[in-house]
Amino acid sequence: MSQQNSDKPSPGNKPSALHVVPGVDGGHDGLPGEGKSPRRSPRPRDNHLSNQQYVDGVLARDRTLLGRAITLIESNNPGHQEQAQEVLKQLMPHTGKAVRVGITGVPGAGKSTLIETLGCRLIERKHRVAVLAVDPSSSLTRGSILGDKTRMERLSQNSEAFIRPSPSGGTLGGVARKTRETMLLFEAAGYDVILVETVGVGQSETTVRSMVDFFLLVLIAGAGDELQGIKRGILELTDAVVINKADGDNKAAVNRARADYEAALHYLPGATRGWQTRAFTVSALTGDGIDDLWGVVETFRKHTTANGEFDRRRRDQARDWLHSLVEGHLQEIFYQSSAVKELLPDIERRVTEGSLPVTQAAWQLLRTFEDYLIRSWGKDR
Ligand SMILES: Nc1nc2c(ncn2[C@@H]2O[C@H](COP(=O)(O)OP(=O)(O)O)[C@@H](O)[C@H]2O)c(=O)[nH]1
Ligand SMILES: [Mg+2]
Repeated sequence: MSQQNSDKPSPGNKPSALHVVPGVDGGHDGLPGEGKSPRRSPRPRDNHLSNQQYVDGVLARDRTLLGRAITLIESNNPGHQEQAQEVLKQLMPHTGKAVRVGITGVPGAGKSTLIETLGCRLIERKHRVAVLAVDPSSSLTRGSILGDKTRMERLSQNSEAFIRPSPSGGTLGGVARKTRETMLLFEAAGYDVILVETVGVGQSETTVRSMVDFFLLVLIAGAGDELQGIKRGILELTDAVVINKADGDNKAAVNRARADYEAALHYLPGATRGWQTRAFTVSALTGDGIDDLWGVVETFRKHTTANGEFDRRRRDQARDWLHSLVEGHLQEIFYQSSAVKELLPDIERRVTEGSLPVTQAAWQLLRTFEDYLIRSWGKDR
């Protein structure tokens, strides 16, 4: 079988590994690289950094190099990916120390405003805050969070904060990988709070839930009495519900909504063993309730660390991620193989016509793929 990245043993952690990496420039997904003109296509080597330069730069908390390391991780270029993995491997011992918080809710609920207010408060308390977005719909625009940066004006100007828009990864799976790996870079660069904003559409909440320690659902009162377009299942992924915009005339409605959610949550299985999900009110605009909300995250962390759930979830997440990467790759080589490509249209036709049982069709495809693997394996040797 021929793969793009052959599994040759890599020279290890030494900086000399850089000669195996083609010196391709930092642009990704066909988009401009950091501060580089897309058209001028600079000579590859001008801009090339060694693994060690990336590693040292991230550990030294150099913002420019951190930004470039993220760009490397976001690149779909196989050479970049190989280098990114080597850099990540070296940084692994420095990762894992942040608290990772996912924030979801319908557009307009006030997630970005909340992150601005919370982020600034956390920095006052000597935390270092990194913000990421997961928005698979934003693949062409380089992330709607760019627009959100205006909502995070104070935070984005703060030297203790780092805000990164959603990667333009195409598929949610691609965005998920990039987000997870970027989180690791943030941790290696000493950010101890990571906030991941995601829109409450499609599968993105489930994806973000699978990479964070604490998951927060931001709601507003009075936007329809139902769960305002929020799928029911989301409540079951959530460690805290917060009803935002508890200010001005809206306060009473927010308090009523809080009571309703509190009652509903009582009957739902919690997202985290040993933790009762509760509803709170805040005003992201005035900052009311924000400190208490962070208090909930801290209590959660202490509580789940003490009962082992915090570490258990992280271990499960790592294992699940491993399997999803393997499955994703297998699926890709399966569907990209000439054997399957050739056979598939006919099989699909017969299945949809009802002339071939589906199970048998699947077996046929899988057997064909197996034969194909054996044949190409023989050729490779
Ligand atoms: N009154 C009030 N407005 C808010 C509050 N939080 C956010 N908003 C407003 O709601 C709108 C959407 O906020 P944004 O943070 O962009 O929501 P997102 O789409 O969930 O990220 C903006 O006009 C905000 O100014 C709040 O606590 N109170
Ligand atoms: Mg937003």
